[in-house]
Order: sequence, then C-alpha cells, then structure tokens
Amino acid sequence: MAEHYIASAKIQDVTISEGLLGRVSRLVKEQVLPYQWEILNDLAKDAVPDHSIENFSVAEGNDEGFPSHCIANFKIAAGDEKGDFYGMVFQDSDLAKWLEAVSYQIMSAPDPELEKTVDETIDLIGRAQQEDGYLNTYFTIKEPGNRFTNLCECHELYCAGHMMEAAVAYYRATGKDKLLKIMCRMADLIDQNFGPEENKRHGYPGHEEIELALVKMYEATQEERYLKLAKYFIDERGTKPLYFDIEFEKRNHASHFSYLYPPYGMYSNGPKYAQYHLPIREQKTFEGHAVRCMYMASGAVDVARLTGDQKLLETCRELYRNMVQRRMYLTGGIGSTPKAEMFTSDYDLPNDMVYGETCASVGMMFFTKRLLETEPKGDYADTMERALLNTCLAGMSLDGKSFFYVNPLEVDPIVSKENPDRAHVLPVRPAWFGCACCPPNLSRMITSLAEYIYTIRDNEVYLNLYMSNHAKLCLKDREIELDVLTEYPYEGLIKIQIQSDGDYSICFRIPSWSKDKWSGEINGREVVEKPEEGFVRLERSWKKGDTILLELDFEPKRVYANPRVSKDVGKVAVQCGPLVYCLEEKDNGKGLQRIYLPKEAQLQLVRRKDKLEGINEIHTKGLRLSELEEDSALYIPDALWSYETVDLVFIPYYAWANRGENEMTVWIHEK
Ligand code: FUB
Ligand code: ZN
Repeated sequence: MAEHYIASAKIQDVTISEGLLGRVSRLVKEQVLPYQWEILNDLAKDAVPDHSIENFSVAEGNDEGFPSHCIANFKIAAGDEKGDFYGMVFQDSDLAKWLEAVSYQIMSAPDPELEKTVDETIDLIGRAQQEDGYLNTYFTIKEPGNRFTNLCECHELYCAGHMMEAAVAYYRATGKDKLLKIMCRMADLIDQNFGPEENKRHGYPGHEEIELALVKMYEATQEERYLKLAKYFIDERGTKPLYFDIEFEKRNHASHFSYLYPPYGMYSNGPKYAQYHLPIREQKTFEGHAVRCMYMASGAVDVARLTGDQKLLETCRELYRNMVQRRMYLTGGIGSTPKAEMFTSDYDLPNDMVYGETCASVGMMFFTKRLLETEPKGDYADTMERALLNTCLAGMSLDGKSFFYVNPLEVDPIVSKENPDRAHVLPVRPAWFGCACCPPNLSRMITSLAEYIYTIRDNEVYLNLYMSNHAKLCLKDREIELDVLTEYPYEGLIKIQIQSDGDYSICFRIPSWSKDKWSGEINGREVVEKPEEGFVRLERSWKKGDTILLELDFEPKRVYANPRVSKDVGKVAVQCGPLVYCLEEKDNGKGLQRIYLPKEAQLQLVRRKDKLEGINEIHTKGLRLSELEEDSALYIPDALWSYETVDLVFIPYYAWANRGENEMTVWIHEK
C-alpha cells in the first residue's frame, strides 16, 4: 500500500544489553520461560493460582490448585494419555504463546537444548491434530461434534491464531516448518469452513486474534488465501444479520460461560463486548473487551497495510486517537471495569475499580507497533512506551515469579479483601492464574522487544524506544550497524554510535514530555533539525565512529488529568521521563489517601541502584492530614483538619508490590 517500504527491525538483528530492559529480557529468558514450562507441565506445584471470578478460574471449576494441565490436554487429545480436558476453553493458547516466546528467544540466542524441547512439543501437537487438520484439545476431547458451533464464546479461532503465530515464529527462528505445516492444515480447514461463499459459515471469531495471525501466515508462506481470509474476518464482523445471533439460535442457546455471564455466557454481554455492534469501518470508539479491541485493531492495521485499504486504516487511527485522548490510564492501562474486562465511556477512568489487564497493554503495543509500520509518528511510540514501561512491566514481579492480571492505580489491601467490587484488585501478584493469558503474553512481547525498538522506512531508521542495544539493520540500500548506550529510563542521556559509513537517515524520537526541552549533538556539534511528528531526522553521509548525543528532559514532572476525569480532579501524579511514579505504604506509611502534595514542593530525583533492582526515587516534602481520634464520629460539622509535614518517597509504578502487601496510589491530592 505505502509507497515506502516500512518495516520493524528483526529480532535476530538487535541485541538488547544493559539497563532495565536488558535485565527484564534476561529475567524472561532465565526465570520466566523455564517457570512457565513447568507450569504448562504441572510441575510447579507451589504455584497456587489466583481463583477470583474475574480471572475466570471458577468458570471452569478450576479450583484444585493445578496450575495448567495444558500439556496434559495435548497428550490426551493425541491419545498418549487417558484423562479429561481441564482448564479454560482456550487453555491451548498458553502453550502457543510459550512456543512463540521461546522461538523469539532462540532467534536472539540459539539454544539446542530448548530447540529439542520445542521439537518434541511440536511432535505432540502434530499427534493431537485430527485427520482433517483440526487442532483444538478442548473440542477434540470434550465436544468433538460441536466444532465451530459457538464461535462467540469458545475461542477456537483464537487458539488457532495463537498457534499460527507460534508456527511462524519457530519457522523464522529455525527454518523448521513442521509446526507451520500443521497450522497451514488448520488454516486451510478454517478457510474451507469460513468465507463469503454460500456453502461456508459467514462468521468471525468471538475473540479476535486469528486475523493478525493469518497475516503472519500469509507473510511466511505467500499463500494469498490466508490474507484473504484475514480480510474476510475483518470485513464480516458486525455485518447484519449478526452471525452470533444466528449461531446462538442454531445451538438452542447452549452457552459455555453461563456460570460467569448469566444467562447465556459471553453472548449475554451483547455485541459491543466482542466488537460486532457495527462493521469495523463504522466504529469510532473502542467498545467492549479491551484485549479483543487491541487484537482486532492490530489485525485490521495489518490487513489495511497489505491491501491498501485507506478507509480501514483511517478507522484504526481514529480508534487510536479516541483511546489515547479519552480512555487510557496514565500508566497505559485500558479497560475501566472488571465487568467483562471492558472499556466503558470517555473519561471514565476510576483508579481503584480499574481493570487495566496486562494483556490489554501488551495488545496496545501490538497495535502501536503496527501503526508505526504505516507512518512514523512519535505519538504512537509514546503510547507504546507508556504501556511498556508502566503497565506491562508492572504485570510481572521483579523476580519474574508472580504476575498481575489487573493493574490498578490505587489499592487498599483491606478494601480489596472486604469489598467484593474490588476483589479483582489484588495487592500482591499471584504465582499463576486459572485464566493464565497475561504471563505468557508478557513473555512473547519481551522476547520480541527488538521489533518495537526500530522501524525502518527506506533508508531511514526510526528509534522508537530507547534502551542499550547493538543493532544491525537492513535498510533499503544498505545494511548498517549502530550501538545505543543509555541508562534510560533512569537517565535522559542517550548515546548513538554509528558503526557504518554511508548515506542514510537516523530519526530519533523526542517524546512528548520532552518536546520543550531537549538537546542533541553530532560529534560535538549541535543538532539544528527540529522534530517533525515527534522525530528528529538526521540525513547525513555517516562515517563509522560518528556519535550522536541526545539529552532528554529528566526533571520530575507533575501531571494532571483532564478535569473530565472526575476521579482525578484536584489530584496530581508524578512522572519522570517515561516512568509514572507512585507512593507505596512501605515508604510512606498507611493512609495514602491523607497525603497531599503542596504546589510548591520541589521534586528531587534520587538514583537508588541498591533498591528494587535499581530505580530512581523521587523525594519531596508532603503534607499528611492527621487522623482523628479512634472513636470520632463518622460525619462531623466542622473540618478539624490539621496537617503534618512528611517526607514523601515515590517509586516507579512498575516496581510496586514487590515488598509484600501494602497500599499504593498513583494520583494524590494537590494543595
Ligand atoms: O479470552 C482469552 C483471554 O482471557 C482474554 O484476552 C483475556 O481478557 C482473558 O479473558
Ligand atoms: Zn491477560
């Protein structure tokens, strides 16, 4: 579509080294992926999953403490073992995401041992595949006669999509095509069953995912049918008569998730929940389940890019604009209600009732990455970074052993325990989940982070995200190498060392929070170019050894919400660079709701390499409203307030909940 060649960097071409994201990448490789493998094989018996209803586990009667049963399901479907299916109807996707993450890991660092495990697992998947190409352990074991009869709820196309992503990733990592062939057979079967032809089902998935996966299948195999099918699913969604109404009648109202969403399971949540209230091109705002929205939009951008569908692309950009201007938390979280994990209305962003699912912010990264593949706009990268460095990283503990599904901006552990409306807002990360979508989603995103750092347009390199790395990039006319050295996001100094001679452009991002204060030098001479659409473009004849020094604004800043966000009126948050900060009880004592930040208080940045794996703190003087006597009345005629001056310590939001159960807040009163 585009007259330009635009692509994200390849994983094998970028090595992330030092710093926060280097540490997180290592953690995923050394701790998280092995741990997830144990979980998939039910070997991590200490990993007691979280079973709150919002996390779906009750839904499947999943209360026996089994972390997963995922591999066991494949063994049973393959006939290798006897037993029953166990887990979520989409349990297969946990394995698919792990395989995808491991493939990315192998791309960055070959690992024969790991490859052997993957090959054996692929053999198992092959044995679980049915004669006609069908692959889904739930339906194979439990409801073999009911394939494709409850797309609204049962995630068959979603699971297929995840396994297709894994297949493409492993093929790209190793050149081995066994899983790819398995998934081509499944894709072909889906293609035989769905499409505009009379004899096919005119349906689409209840949870988007297969659209973007089919695009990857098309790119890996050059098989046009896969792109056509992705486009069909995008085009068909929301057209009248509604497929899910027809399907619902045909199966006599039988429902999979009726215990969770009575009376008819996900169908009861209505068309907005799964984005079929309107054809996609007529949608102006993201509605319904936040993760579904991000996957839908990611697939739609892919299809628009490859088919030249400008209207579809404009729709996606409009949906993006509405989201970032009205429906996204400061931390890059989305989904304002635990009820069906959904978006609600513009500016409805409660801090303590939030959902902010980790997967939704991972999905936001998928979406913004794809938008960057259509046009280089710093705003997309700003949003990507906001999601990555705040909500996504908060989704995992600093030791990689526990995870958040819900990412609140305000927590009181007592309220979470006692108020059923806050039961989803956990103050401590569980070791695993009955519905374990988030941890493996984080893994696959972190292991593929290289793809998010750079976008290449013809002979221009766009630096979207800053972290220390070495990159070897294929531009239109030449291959180049460069190094980025930085302590970012803890310092604003970024050094880019050019390693290749030649004519090309380096385009570095000036984040929106630094647009009024930044400086750049090339070999000691000031950069005079100004940012356009968030990027400064340096077109030069580069010589090996040239050095660009970029300095961003790293003064801690106060941030205010648009007053339409009723929950944040009169409140302030603190940000430094891309990191949003929060107050925790561990540093500031109980009763965070009584803390005020005076307007004139100076914010001081303090490097703490010794704390929470190395962070910056922000120190300042605040005021704490004194407590009344124990037996004071609940309501009193006069304000008997008195304030004491207190030292306040802010830590980065992503590092919260790593020191046991405690209160936390991002927004505090300003005085
Ligand atoms: O339904 C599959 C995944 O599980 C969704 O994306 C998450 O929100 C969780 O519900
Ligand atoms: Zn999730």
